Amino acid sequence: MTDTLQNAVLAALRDPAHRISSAWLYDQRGSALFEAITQLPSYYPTRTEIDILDTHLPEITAAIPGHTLVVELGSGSSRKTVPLLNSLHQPAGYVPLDISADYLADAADGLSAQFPGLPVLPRVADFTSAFDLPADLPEHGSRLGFFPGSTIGNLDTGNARDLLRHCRMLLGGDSRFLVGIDLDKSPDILIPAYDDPEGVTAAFNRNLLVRINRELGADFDPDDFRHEARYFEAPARIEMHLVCERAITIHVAGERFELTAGESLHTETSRKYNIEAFSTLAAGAGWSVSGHWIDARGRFAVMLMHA
Ligand code: AVJ
Repeated sequence: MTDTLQNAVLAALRDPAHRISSAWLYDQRGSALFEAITQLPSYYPTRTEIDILDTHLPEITAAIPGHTLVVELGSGSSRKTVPLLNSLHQPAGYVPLDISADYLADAADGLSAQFPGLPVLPRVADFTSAFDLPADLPEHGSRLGFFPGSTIGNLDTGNARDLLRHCRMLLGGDSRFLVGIDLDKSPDILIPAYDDPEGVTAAFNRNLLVRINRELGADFDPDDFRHEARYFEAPARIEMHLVCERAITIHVAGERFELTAGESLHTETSRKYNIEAFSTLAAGAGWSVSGHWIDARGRFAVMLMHA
């Protein structure tokens, strides 16, 4: 992720690929729209992962030593954390990391209320670049990384490997890492998941333009752009685009840009893995897979790895 929204937008507009990190989609409204997406009938990942955890958590956490410090990446609403913390044997603390400060504070408060006595140490972090853990961690045994939601799919292969390696270093020896990945499947299922009939994902995507207008004083008309979800192979992925429907001139931070009809801003990539490809990627970052759990329809996988 480029350091500031302005730099990210200017770089994206200057480059013909018009690619901007999906991290910028998550302002307060974007985070709320994403929560709404997770409730949509066609968006299967969240509910499928929750089902997998519901069914298999006892088995998953049986292999995790007690007194573990749980470090969650991209904690969002922390909805999947409650059953995890309930299933673990005397967790020593919970460190939620998220890019959205508002969501983070609310989620941390909610968690503290539900687990009195559990130290909760939220920290704003952008895991698309290097980040740290809080300095004042409670006493604990080995650490457990928790990275649900297939958020790792937003990173390309090199960045995903870097992140896994960085986590290996932060979590240390004898640590475990529980990661959710979305599995490759027919575009007949993938496309509606990222282009729902209700139009929530379109609103989520277009909200980026609203944010850019508000924060940078730009003059995008969101109605000039059509939301599009595109499926690609090798590597399997969904890309979200905002396709410009007519020739326009826009102004951002004192610079002028022309966009032609059909040109698009590439706002998100969501990789779709298979078990083997992900295991190989993880191995290259120092993680060995100790188990994986998949739903009956083969849509989503929860991977448990150890350092
Ligand atoms: C939050 C990154 C897991 O890629 O499925 C949902 C984001 N984008 N619909 C995903 C998203 C459009 C989501 N992640």
